[in-house]
Amino acid sequence: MTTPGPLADEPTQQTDLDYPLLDATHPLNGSVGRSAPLIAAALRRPVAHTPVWFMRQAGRSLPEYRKVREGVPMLESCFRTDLVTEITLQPVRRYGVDAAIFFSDIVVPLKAIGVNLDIAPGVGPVVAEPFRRETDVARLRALDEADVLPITAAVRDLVVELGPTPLIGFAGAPFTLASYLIEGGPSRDHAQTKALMYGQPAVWHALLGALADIAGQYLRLQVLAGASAVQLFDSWVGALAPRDYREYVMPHSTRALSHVADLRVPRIHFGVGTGELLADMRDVGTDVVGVDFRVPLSEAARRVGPNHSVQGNLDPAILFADIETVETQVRRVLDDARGLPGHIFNLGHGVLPATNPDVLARVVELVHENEQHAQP
Ligand code: 1CP
Repeated sequence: MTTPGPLADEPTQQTDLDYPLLDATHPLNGSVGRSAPLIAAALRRPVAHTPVWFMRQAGRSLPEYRKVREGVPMLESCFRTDLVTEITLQPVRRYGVDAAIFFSDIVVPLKAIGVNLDIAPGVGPVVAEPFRRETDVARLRALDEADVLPITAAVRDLVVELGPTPLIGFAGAPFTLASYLIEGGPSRDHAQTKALMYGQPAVWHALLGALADIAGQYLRLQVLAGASAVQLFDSWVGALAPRDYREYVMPHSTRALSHVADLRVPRIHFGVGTGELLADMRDVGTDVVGVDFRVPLSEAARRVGPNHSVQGNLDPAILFADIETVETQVRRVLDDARGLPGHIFNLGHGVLPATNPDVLARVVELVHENEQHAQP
């Protein structure tokens, strides 16, 4: 006679869960944790097909995005639960990508704690009074759950809608966030940022330490609400030499990711022009190293070693070529990643606003067709 036991999907105690610090209803403790290709590839487990998603897949190039955003300023849309949910779902519906990226912006947690900033159309984040002095650090405070209630509500709604498709939460890394606060807006040369970093190291470290905790806490709140992976964007850190990265940035990015380490959620870390920094970016507590289009994936994998996955790296500009060229280049990326222990297909940076959505749809189809690229 068999003894009646608990149902297979119903753990009796928290400790039976694969992710014991997350709720029993968290997607990582259900179908996402068990079978989503994105999570499997991030953890270098076998996958049926290479997972694919696109940085900046939500927003910008989609006509349905422009329609729902009509008359709503960017930052306002980031604090509206209904809009965040709808915009995050749009590319998943249209492309069948293997992950949703939460619709938000890296400056949202800074706005949430009261920093006077805006996202100007066609420009990006602009900060009313740039941060340049010791006293400016005190203008930052810790991020609290109550600051981002409409955002965590959107995460909760989204994971219900997404079912087996994982949601990626994200934050800006301390260096990239600091660059906007110090410059007051987008910058090509990061001159003010570097001047403060080299010239006032104590102020620099205090500022980046505060930003690390804000970014880390923002990631943690997204994961506890239901996100199944996180990406830390250090978009502009490729402006630094490795030695300076290690001294001025690495401890802070490590601190940011340490806020989610105990949750065991896969952590992706990406920057542009970071070929020389890949091994250091791996060492801040990363599972997956994001690679831009300048370094072949096979070479990136050599630089980060066999215990980490790679994500990337089709040049987003290639999507403007004829479809045969796009197909050839997609196959080239897949060929380059053949045999790697874990590969997540992505672009080498975000989708450009004028990209034709039909081309992205074809890329997803092609990546999914390539079963021979299933990882070991
Ligand atoms: O798929 C998605 O679109 C998800 C949402 C998302 C993400 C992940 C947005 C919406 N922004 C970001 C991250 C982000 N924001 C990064 C890191 C990723 C990257 O490098 O692409 C950075 C550097 C920003 C800052 C930012 N916000 C810029 C770049 C400015 C510069 O320095 O060159 C811009 C143009 C924005 C505005 C923005 N953010 C997101 C959207 C859809 C927009 C466009 C605003 C609009 O539609 O009005």
